[in-house]
Amino acid sequence: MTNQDKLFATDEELLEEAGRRAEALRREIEHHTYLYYALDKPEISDAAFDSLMRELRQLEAQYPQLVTASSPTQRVGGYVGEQFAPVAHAQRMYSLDNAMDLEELAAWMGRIREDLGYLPELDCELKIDGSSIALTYDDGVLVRAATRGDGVTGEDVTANMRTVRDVPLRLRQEALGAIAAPSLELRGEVYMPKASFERLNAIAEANGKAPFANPRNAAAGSLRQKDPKVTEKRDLATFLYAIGDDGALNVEGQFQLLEWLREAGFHVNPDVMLAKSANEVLEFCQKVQEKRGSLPYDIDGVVVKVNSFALQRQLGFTARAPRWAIAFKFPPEEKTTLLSDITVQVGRTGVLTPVAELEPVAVAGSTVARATLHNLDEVHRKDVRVGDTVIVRKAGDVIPEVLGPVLSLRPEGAEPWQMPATCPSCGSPVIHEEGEVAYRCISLECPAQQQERLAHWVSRGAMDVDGMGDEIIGRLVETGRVSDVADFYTLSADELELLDMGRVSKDGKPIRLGRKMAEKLALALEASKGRPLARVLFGLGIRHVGKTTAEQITATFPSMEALQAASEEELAQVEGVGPIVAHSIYLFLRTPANGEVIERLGRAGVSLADAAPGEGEGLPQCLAGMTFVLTGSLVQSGMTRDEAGEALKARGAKVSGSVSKKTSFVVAGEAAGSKYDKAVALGVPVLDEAALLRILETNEPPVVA
Ligand code: 0OW
Repeated sequence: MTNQDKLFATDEELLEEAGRRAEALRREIEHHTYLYYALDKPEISDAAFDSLMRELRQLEAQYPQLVTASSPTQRVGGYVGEQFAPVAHAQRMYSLDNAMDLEELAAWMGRIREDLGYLPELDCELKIDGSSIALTYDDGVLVRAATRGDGVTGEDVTANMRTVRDVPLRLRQEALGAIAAPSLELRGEVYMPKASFERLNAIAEANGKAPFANPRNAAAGSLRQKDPKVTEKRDLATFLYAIGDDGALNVEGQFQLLEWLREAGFHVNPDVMLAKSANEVLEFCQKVQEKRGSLPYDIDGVVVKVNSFALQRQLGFTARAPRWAIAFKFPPEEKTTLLSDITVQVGRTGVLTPVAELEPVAVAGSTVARATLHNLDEVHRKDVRVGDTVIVRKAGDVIPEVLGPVLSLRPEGAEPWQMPATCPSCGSPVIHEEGEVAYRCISLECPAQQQERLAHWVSRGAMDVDGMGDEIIGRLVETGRVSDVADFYTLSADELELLDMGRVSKDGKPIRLGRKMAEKLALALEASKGRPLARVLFGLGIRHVGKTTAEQITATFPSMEALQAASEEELAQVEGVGPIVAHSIYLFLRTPANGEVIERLGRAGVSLADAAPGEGEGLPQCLAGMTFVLTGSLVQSGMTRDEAGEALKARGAKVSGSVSKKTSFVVAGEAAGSKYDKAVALGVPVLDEAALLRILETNEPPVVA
C-alpha cells in the first residue's frame, strides 16, 4: 500500500496492512535470528537487524492488537505464568550412565553388540556442561520451559528461557511438515559460554560479590533469576539434542532428529558424528578431548547413542538411564606447577588447615592458584614439600586437588613440611591431641575464631544474652570494640546506643543501634552475670565440653578457682569426663590468654562460682528476711523465673510460689497473671523487671513506696 493509498484506506484496511507488515517483519527477524544463532552464519549486520526490530516495535505500539506471544518483541517479560512453579514433564527426563575411561566405553559398546547381535550406527555428540532444559511447543509455539529437576518434575523457567536469543519462540515453517503431534517436548542443555562466564565473574568481583565457581553453576544460577531482565543479560545459550516422545516426529533416528532440530530453528551442536564402528567412536573421543580447551563452551565428555530410534526402543531403559546411550567422561585434566608455599588457614572452630600456594595454572577451564591440603597426615602421605613441582587436577571438574610431587624435579634440601608451633592468627601454642588428625588453636582471643566464640557465649544454652545477635556481634568485632567474651562486660548502654551498624539511612546518615536496644542489651548482659557456673564453662567453648559435661564438672568443682586448681587426674574422676575431656579442659585453662580472659570476666562481676545452697558466696544479704513471689515472663533480661529466684536467694531472700499477707514483694514480668491481681488485692508491693534488675545490680533492697 503506497502512502497515497493510505490516505484513502479505511481503518480496517490500514489494520490489515499493518498486520501483513508485522508478520513479514517477524518472519524476516526470525530468519536472521536463525542464521545468526542456529547456523552461526549471519547475513545482515546487527544494525540492520535492530532496525527491523525497531520497526516491528513501532508497528505493535501503534496497533497493540497485533502483538502475539511469539513475536520477537515479546522475549523479555512477555510470559505471564508463575516462575518456578512445578512442571511435570510429559516424558521422564533420564540421566546418563558414565564411562569413566575408554575401556569402560569399549565395554559399553561390547554390551550393545551383545544385546543386538551386531554393533549398529552410533551417534556421537559433545557432552555440553550446562543445565538440562525441556522446551514445550504447542502448534509450533513455545508455551513452556522447565528445568530437569528430579527428571519427573522440574521448575517453570519459561519467562527466563524466552530471553535466551537462540531459543525460537515458534518453530520455522519449513520444519512443521515432519511433526506428527500437536505438542512437542524438546530437550537440550542451557549453558553459559566461557567468555560470558569470565565477563560475569569480572563484574561480580568488581562489585565485591562472590564469583561463580564455573560456567555450569553460572548458567543454573542465571536460569533461576526472579527477574527475566537479569537472565537476559547473562548471555545464556542452548544446544538442543533430544525429544521427549520420538513418536511425535517423523524421524527414524538421533542423527536425523538433530537435522530436524536445526531445520526447526534450534541451536544444535555442529560437532556430531555418525560412527560406523567402535574405532570411529574412540577416535572421535580422542579428537574432542584434544580440542576441548579451544571450544567456546565447557564440555565434560562425549555422549554416544545408538542412532536408530527403533533399536533404542528395543534396548529400553534402566531405572535411571537409557541402555542405548552412555556418557564418556573425560578424565580430569592434570597439569604440573610450582608449589611455592604451604600456608595455614585457621577455621572458625580453630582447626588449622594447610593450603597449597601454587604458581597459577589453567586446569579444566579455570585458573588454579590454591588448593587445600586438608591436614598434616595428607601432606605427609602425598609427601609434597615447599618448592616441589606438583601435579594438580580438578576433582569432579570443580575442586582443585594436589595429587603429589614430580620427585625428579625436587629442589635440593627440600624438607618435609611441619605444622607451625603457634597459631598464625593469634600466636597461641597449637594443640594436637593424641589420635586426632586435626591441629587446633584453642585461644579465646584468636581473631579467626572470634565471631564463632562470641556468638556461642551469648547463645541461649550458654550465657543467654537476649538480643545479642550475630549482626551486632559482627559490628562489635569489625569496629574492634569486642575481641573476646570478657569485652562484652565493658560495654555500657550509652556506648551501645551509638554503635555504628555499618549501614546508612536513606538520607545517608549512619544507622546506629539506638537507645531501646542498647538498654535491653545492657540489662541482658547484666543479668547474664548471674548464670550458673556450668553456663560459663559451656560458654567458653572448650572442646568436648557440652552443656551436660559442663554441668557434671561444676557439680564436682562449683567454682572456677577449684577448677583451675584441679589436676587432669582429678578432672578425669568426674562422672562423664574421661582422660580426653580432662586433658582438653586442663590445656584450655592453662592457655595464658584464656586465664587472662577468665580473670577479666571475674573482675567484671561475672559469677565464677555456684552458690552453695543458701550461702550467698560473698553477695551482700540485702534481702534477708524478705519473701518474694515472681510472676509473668522476664523478657527484658531474658532471665527465667528460676534464675531470678536463684539471684534473689543468693542475696538472702526467700522465694515462694504463692502470694499471701506475708509476701514482701511480688515481681511482675510481662503478662503477669492472677498472682499480680492477688498482690494488688492484698496491698503487697509490686516490682517491675527494671526494679528487680536494679536490686541485682546495686545489691540494695527495694524501697517500699
Ligand atoms: N549434556 C549433553 C547431552 C547430550 C541424553 C538425553 C536423554 C537420554 C540421552 O550434551 N548431548 N545428549 C544427551 O542425551 N544428554 C545430554 O546431557 C544429559 C542430560 C541429563 C544428564 C546429562 O547432562
